[in-house]
Order: sequence, then structure tokens, then C-alpha cells
Amino acid sequence: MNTLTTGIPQCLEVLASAKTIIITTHQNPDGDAIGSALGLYHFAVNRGIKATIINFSPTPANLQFLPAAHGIEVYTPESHDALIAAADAICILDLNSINRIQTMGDAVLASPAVKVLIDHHQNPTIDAGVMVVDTDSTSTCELIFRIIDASGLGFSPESAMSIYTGIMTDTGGFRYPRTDAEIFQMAGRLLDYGADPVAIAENVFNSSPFSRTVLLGKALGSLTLSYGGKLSVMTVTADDFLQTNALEEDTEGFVSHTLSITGVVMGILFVEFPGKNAIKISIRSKGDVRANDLAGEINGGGHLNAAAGRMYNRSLEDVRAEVVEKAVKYVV
Ligand SMILES: [Mn+2]
Repeated sequence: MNTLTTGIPQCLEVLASAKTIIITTHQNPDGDAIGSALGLYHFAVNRGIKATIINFSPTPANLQFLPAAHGIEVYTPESHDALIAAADAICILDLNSINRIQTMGDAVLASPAVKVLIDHHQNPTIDAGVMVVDTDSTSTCELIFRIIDASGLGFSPESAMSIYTGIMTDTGGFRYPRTDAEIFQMAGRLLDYGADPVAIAENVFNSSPFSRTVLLGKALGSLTLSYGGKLSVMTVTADDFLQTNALEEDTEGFVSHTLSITGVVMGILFVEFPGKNAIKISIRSKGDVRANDLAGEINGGGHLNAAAGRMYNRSLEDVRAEVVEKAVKYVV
């Protein structure tokens, strides 16, 4: 799906007449989610729009260095439903299903505000008045770049920094497929507008609490190979969290280690959250090995090479056995 040529001018039209907007992104936000929200936020505020970012989940610690990140609000119906109902526009970023904003979804859908969906995931199921959806984009931040660029107003340093962050994280530090000349040109222009790539990488990648690195050690120790070394499996148990005092969000990025082994074409991370009866399954793959199709088999979804799902009220062993068995047809 590609709605760039129609969606971008429509999006700019909405922003040209809106006085108040809400910006929101998915639960457990990553660099692209927070980066795109803040990139758009700074653009809007600089144009005199009253913008508020409201998310279901708090902002991860390693993204709080971004300008205005501390002003991002965590959704409660009492504080925000009236604001959501009264907004001129609601910009929904980096998600393809309203479930990804959890309990905030009802208030968003009920609001008469124009909905603007800006996303790069496959199969969007949100029927927004304005859609800027391109599944070939590296990131939602790339789409925010295109929108602001099309406005002709240029980028503030705050906006540039935020957008660069999401492009960097969603391309795995400029390593994943679709890291092409155009994305480097965009990144280069963001540097010209004030993004500092060294400071951003330092903040995002090199500012973990010690407990996270200890948890990573346990996760690396759990690695196993299947199917002649083509599938690698990593597991983080509820016990690992309790022993290390690490947080759920600390497993962000762990799954990339599954693909760092020669010969592996698919990696799966199973995370058992303490006291939640839920197992999170993150899937990564190389080339045309379809991570999203495997995720689809467990009611999850995502991109060709990066996808995820959750399974509930089952033991970790049980879930792992079933998913590993399902993976065989993708890797062999
Ligand atoms: Mn994204």
C-alpha cells in the first residue's frame, strides 16, 4: 500500500487548519514510535498548533533525552478523554491496528476529530480520514520526514533529532534491508538541520542500566540452534527478570542477537513476563524468509523480516515447542 502522493498533501492541509491536535503511537513504544511522535510534535508546535502527545505506555528511559520527551503524557481516561474528543485532528503513528493503543482506542475512535494515520506496517486495519501509509518505508520517521519536507518549511533541530532517531533504530543502525542511498541522503539532511548522530547513538544504544546487560547475559546463555543451524532461539524467563531486577522493556533489541550467528536465517525470542500469563514472541529473519507469516500463524504480525506476537495462558515450554515446530517450513 502506498498513499504518499495523496496522503501527504492531505496531511499538510489538515495541519494547516488544525488548532489542536493529539499525537499518539503504539504501546511499548520504540525509537521510531517516539521519534515520529516528537518529530511531528515539534513541527506542529512551531506552526502554532497546540499539540499533545498521549501514549498508552510510558516513554522508555533511553529515549527520554529527546527534546520534549518529558512532556509526553501517559493516557488515563479522566485526564485525556475530553481532550481527545475536542481535538481537531488525531495523528496515529507507527501502528496498523487500533488494538496497539489498547484502552485509548475507544476514545480515539469516538472522537469526531480527523484521524491521520502515518505508518509503514503491512495491512492497516484503521480507516482513517487521511492515510500516509507506505509499507516500503524504513520507518514512520521516514514518512514524517517526507511530510515536513513537502511543507517546504524545513526542519527544526528538535524535529531533525527526533526523526533521525527513528530512522536509525528502525534500520537497525543503517544495516537492515532498505538502507539505501535515499535514506542516507535523508539522514544527511537531518544532520544539516541539527541532528547529532554520535550523541543520538550514544543515548539510544549505550545507556543501558547494568541490570539490562546482566539480563542480556542470561538471554545469550539460553541460545539454542535448530534445523541444521538455520533457526536460533533465545529465551528470557520470568525468573530471569526476578533475578536481575531488569524491566520488561529491557529486552528491547535482544532479538537482534539471534541473527548474529553464521548460517542462521531466522531468530525467535520468547519472553515470559512475570505474573502476566503472557509470552511475547519476537521473530527476526534474513532475506526472503517470512517472519511476518510465522507471526501471522500465532495472531501476530509485522514486517517481512521483523514481526511479533503474543500467546496467553500457556507455559513457556509449550509455546516455544509449538512456535519452533511451526517455524520449520520457513527456514528449511
Ligand atoms: Mn516503525
